[in-house]
Amino acid sequence: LPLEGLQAGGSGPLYLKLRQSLEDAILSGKLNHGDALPPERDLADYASISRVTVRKAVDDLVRDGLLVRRHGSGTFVVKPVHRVQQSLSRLTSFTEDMARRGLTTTAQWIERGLFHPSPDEMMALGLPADALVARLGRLRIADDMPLAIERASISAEFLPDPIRIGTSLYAELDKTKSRPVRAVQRISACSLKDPDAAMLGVPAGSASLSIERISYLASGRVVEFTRSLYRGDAYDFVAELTLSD
Ligand code: 16G
Repeated sequence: LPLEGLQAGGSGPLYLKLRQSLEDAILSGKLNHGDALPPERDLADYASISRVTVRKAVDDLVRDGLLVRRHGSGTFVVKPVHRVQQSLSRLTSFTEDMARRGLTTTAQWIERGLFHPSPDEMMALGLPADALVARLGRLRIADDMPLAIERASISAEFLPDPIRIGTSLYAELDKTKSRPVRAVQRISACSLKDPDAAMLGVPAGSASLSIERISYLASGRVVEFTRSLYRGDAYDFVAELTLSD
């Protein structure tokens, strides 16, 4: 790491200079993602600066998401995030969206099974209390990167065997001709708490988009009620706007 001469070169606070050299090392690839940063004590000795200064520079880079501290094992360079540009006007499935970008979808299951509906599910899906809903809670991952947590509720009538579904819910619904053709979606801002933040691999308090979707069959029946948390640092939702007449 090019840390010699930090004391001598240029003006401005030392921690900012250190921060800049670390950032340059990360962005230029001298430090690769996954690499461990040398212990703060060694950095301080090497650059002949105080540990407080090192800590301040590292804190800044952790806050900006370039470094992550892992308890007990050190500080590591974070894999850079490629933001996903997601159209807001097409009713697509996560698996399809990622496949179109050449990424492979995997899921970590949070919840999966048949349950009696909660009051929210009864209202959204129009079901009586004694009906059954299939719940699919998934951490959605594209090529190793966790992008979203999705909790989908589907009337058991459309998905009687949730345990057996593959990667894609919409592909499953396709098989029984119950893939939705229309949806209403609401997006709002929120900040992530643990354990959601930890699952998504970001610090607690990170920005997120909370998305609710209710989707419908052509007949007007509700198929899906899904609540999701999308990583704020990984998603841009894009809509084309036209002048109304
Ligand atoms: C998208 C939808 C989600 C739907 C899922 C199906 C949003 C915010 N959510 O992620 O409602 O259940 O696609 O994807 O767009 P799948 O077919 O890969 O399971």
